Parts: sequence; C-alpha cells; structure tokens
Amino acid sequence: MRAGLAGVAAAAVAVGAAEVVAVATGPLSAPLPAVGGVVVDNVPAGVKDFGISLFGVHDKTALIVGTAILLAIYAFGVGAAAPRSWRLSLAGIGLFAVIGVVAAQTRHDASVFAWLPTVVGAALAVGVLRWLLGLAGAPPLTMPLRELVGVGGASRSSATGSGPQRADGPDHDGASTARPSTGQDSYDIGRRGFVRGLAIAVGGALVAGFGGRWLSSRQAVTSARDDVVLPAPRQTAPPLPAGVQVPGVTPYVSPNKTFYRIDTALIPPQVDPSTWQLRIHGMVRNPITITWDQLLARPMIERYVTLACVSNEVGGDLIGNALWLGTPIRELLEEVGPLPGADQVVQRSVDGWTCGSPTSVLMDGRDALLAVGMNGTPLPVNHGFPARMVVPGLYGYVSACKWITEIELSTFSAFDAYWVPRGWSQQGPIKTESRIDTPRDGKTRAPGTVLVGGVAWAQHRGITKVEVQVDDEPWASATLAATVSSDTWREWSWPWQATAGEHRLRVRATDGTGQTQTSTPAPPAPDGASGWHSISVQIG
Ligand SMILES: Nc1nc2c(c(=O)[nH]1)N[C@H]1C(S)=C(S)[C@@H](COP(=O)(O)O)O[C@H]1N2
Ligand SMILES: [Mo]
Repeated sequence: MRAGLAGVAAAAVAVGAAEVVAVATGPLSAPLPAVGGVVVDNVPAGVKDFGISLFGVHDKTALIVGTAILLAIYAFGVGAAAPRSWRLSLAGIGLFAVIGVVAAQTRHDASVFAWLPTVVGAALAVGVLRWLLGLAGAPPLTMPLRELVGVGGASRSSATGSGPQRADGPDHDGASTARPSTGQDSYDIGRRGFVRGLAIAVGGALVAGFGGRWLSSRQAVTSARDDVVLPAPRQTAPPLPAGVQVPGVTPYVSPNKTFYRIDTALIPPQVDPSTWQLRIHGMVRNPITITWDQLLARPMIERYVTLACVSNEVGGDLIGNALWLGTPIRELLEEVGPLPGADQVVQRSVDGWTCGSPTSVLMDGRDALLAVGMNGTPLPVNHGFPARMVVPGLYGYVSACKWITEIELSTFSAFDAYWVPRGWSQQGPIKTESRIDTPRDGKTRAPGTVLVGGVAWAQHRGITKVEVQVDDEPWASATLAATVSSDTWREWSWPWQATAGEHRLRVRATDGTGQTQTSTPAPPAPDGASGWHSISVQIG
C-alpha cells in the first residue's frame, strides 16, 4: 500500500515538475496535456457520445481528470512493484516517459525541446520514489543509481541490500531534510516520516503543477490582447431594433463570457498578434501573406451572426449570437484569385486543426468574415484571438476556424478536414431549427395565460414562421420578434391559455425558402440534429 502511494506521489511530482519546465517549452509539451491531446485526436469515430462528438468544455475536464486517474492507477502499480522489483518500477517510469515524450514531440508544431518536461518529470519521479520508499522503511532498493543509468554491474543484491545503495541515497534524493535512516529505528519513524514525505511530495507537486500552469498563463497573450485597438468599421451593424428580445428567452446577443465554446484545444492556443500571419495559398493565382497590422488596415464591417455547432442536440444550447467585427473574406479571396475547380477553402488553425468551406458559399455575397472582434472587444482567446472565421449558414466545424493562420484553396476530393475522417460530413449547412426556452421542460405553471417563447434559426435563409402545438391541438402561429438579418436567430413568443393538467408543447419553424423544419429526428452526426423540440409542462 505504502509503496503504491509512493508511486502515486512520484507521478504527481513528475506531472507537476513537468508543468514548471513547460513554462519554457510550451504548455502542450507537458505530458498530461500532450497525452490528452493525442487522445482527443485519436478517439476512434464511433465511440458513442465521445469520439463522434465535438469537444466541449466538459469533455475536456473529463478527459484530463480521466487521464490523471489512469496515470494514478498506473503509478500505484509502478510504486507497488518497487519493493519486489525496482527494475520493473524503472521500466514503468520509463514507459511513462516514452509515452509522454512521443505525445509531446508529435503535437502539431512541437518545439525541439518538447521532450524536456517529461524527461525531467520522470527523472524526479525516480528520485522521489526511492526517497519515499526509504521513508516507508522499505528494505534498501535492490539497484543502485549507477545501474539505473546503465553503468556498473547489474548486481542482483538480496532484499536486505548492502551499503552502496544506501550510501548514494541522499545524492539523488533531492530532499536533504527527511533523509532515510538505516537500521532498526527506520521502521518506527518510517511511518510518520513516510506520511510527512508523502505530504511534502504531493504538496510540492501541487504547487509546481498549479504554479507552472499559472506562470504559463501569465505568458499568455492576455496583455497583447488588452493592447489591441480595434479599427472602426467601414459599415457598422444596424442598431438592434426594439423588441428583438422576448422576456424569459435566451438573450438575443450572447455575452462573450457565456458564449458556447467548442474546440479540440485542451489549452487554448496563445497567438501573439505581433508574430501572427495569415497565409492564403494553394489553388490561387496570387498567393499572399498578411500580417496583423495589414489585417487591421483592411476594410472592416460589423455584423450580427449566429454561430451554431453541429453537435447541438435538438433543444440544446451549443449556439450563440454575437456582433462580429471583421473583413469580408470574399474580398481576400478575390485578391488571391481562386483557380477554376478550387471548390474547397481549407482553413488551418495554429494548432493544426482544419475545416473546409465551399468556395462558392464564401463568395456568394453573404457576410462571411475573417473576424477580429466579438461584441465590441478583440476576440476572446477561447474564441480564436487574434483572428477567426465566421460564416453565416454553415456549422462551425466546417467554417469557423479559430486561431486561423492559413487558408488553402483546394478541392473537396483532394482534402478531408479534421472532422471528416471522424465521421462527420464534408458539407455542413445549418439545418432549420427551433427551441422552446420558456417555460422550461418539467416546470409547473398556474392555469391561465402562460407566455411560451424561444428561438428559431435558419442562418442566411431567415425565419418566416414559428408554430407551437399543445398536445394534439392544431398548430398555432407564434409572434416573431424583430431581428436584424436573416443571419441570426429569431426570438418568438406565443401566449398560451393553459388549462390544468400535464401538457406537451412542440415547436417547429419555417425558413425563408418556405421549408418547414423536418419532424424526422436525427442525431447530430453526421451533419446536424433534426426533429421538433418538445417539452412537458404541468399546469395547476
Ligand atoms: N482551431 C479551431 N477552430 C474551431 C474548432 C476547433 O476545434 N479548433 N471548432 C469549431 C467548431 S466545431 C465550432 S462549433 C466553433 C465554435 O466556436 P466558439 O467556440 O467560438 O463558439 O469553432 C470552430 N472552430
Ligand atoms: Mo461545432
């Protein structure tokens, strides 16, 4: 048991120390985020509710916690093996190191020093494990340090051990305070000394881990972002008309702080605008590269656009509406001149993530933006600072590249973007959908007039009708709230004369092309959920 705990503490030290080293080598070079990133990119398509879903904030926490638990279990085994076979423990730590190094070194754009955090962490783990085992009163380890690094004779010393190992103990213990004592008393003080040692190791690991992560985040681009002065738009967005908002319904404009977030980045990329570049190349007549200053000098427009995630379930909240400031992507594309046949615009993020939009959609006159501002501020780091794409009418996974650094004109037959081999379709136009926000599912209301309300969206086609049905009654037309354009969602309301009892409410929307949203339920994969949102409400 104690040896197992010592293993867990040693692993904690490894992970914590690695975070400190990663302050210099980049946060993604630390083993936990590196391995987590490899897992994110390699979950097989078809692993239900995981591989086939796009990553939200909760998935990430679950992934990191899950990876940490697996590591703890593994480390317990590595520690527990030590008293019987130190060699086996070393092999276990070695395997941890190999996995961490390979993961870190194969991440997109990994630095040549990406291996360093894991190696330092693993080396410390060896020292900490030996030290704690000594404190636990374990018999001296059967292998001296010299042998561990591959020099000196491999002596199979007995479990009671002999002088040399003990003698070299303090050298690599790393802790001079609680050095192991030999002899009879070691077992007596072993227990208390061990608990103290364990506390020191775990405490040190936590301080190192969180301290390292904190230092990394201080190197973040927050101050560069604070310094950004957004240019004035050539065209400001039309002012919000009165009555865009229905009481009790989701805010028409989603605040940055609560705007949904979906991406594969375990740690959001920190992109310094002063070194940022956007390269537009591929099947074009005239490839160009623009800098941040050049981007800001381009004509900017301001538009409300509602972004939606293909993973959004019917009734779900992976959708938000913001005021974006950006330069029309069409003008940039006209400048580079796509060659005939270049039907896909591939967008690549600094972390290697890709998505692809139809060239025709980006050129058809809609307000597709290379955006730098969101609701009056520079893009938040989580939402793609310094620059991202926003395309009305396409799901985010095929159009909304955050931390964008490259645009490559290509073809759909030549290139599959990130989510395509993972089971999602190449084309992702947003489906016409609607949602009931008030009352909430399962709520109780008094009989009489109950205001039913929600949102409906069919970006770039617009919403022309929303209908509500109570139980099996005929569909009733809801009142559509004001809106600024067909590129945003639209709120709606319907005064319901509610009678006592349990009722089911359903909603359906009709878009600007006259199409009513399908009643046929479909899951999010491969190209977006469909079906009518329904809730049940208790009256009386
Ligand atoms: N670099 C990068 N951009 C990305 C993603 C990603 O994983 N990496 N996810 C996309 C998906 S699936 C969606 S729905 C939108 C979400 O944008 P938001 O997080 O700003 O709401 O970003 C898109 N852009
Ligand atoms: Mo998404």
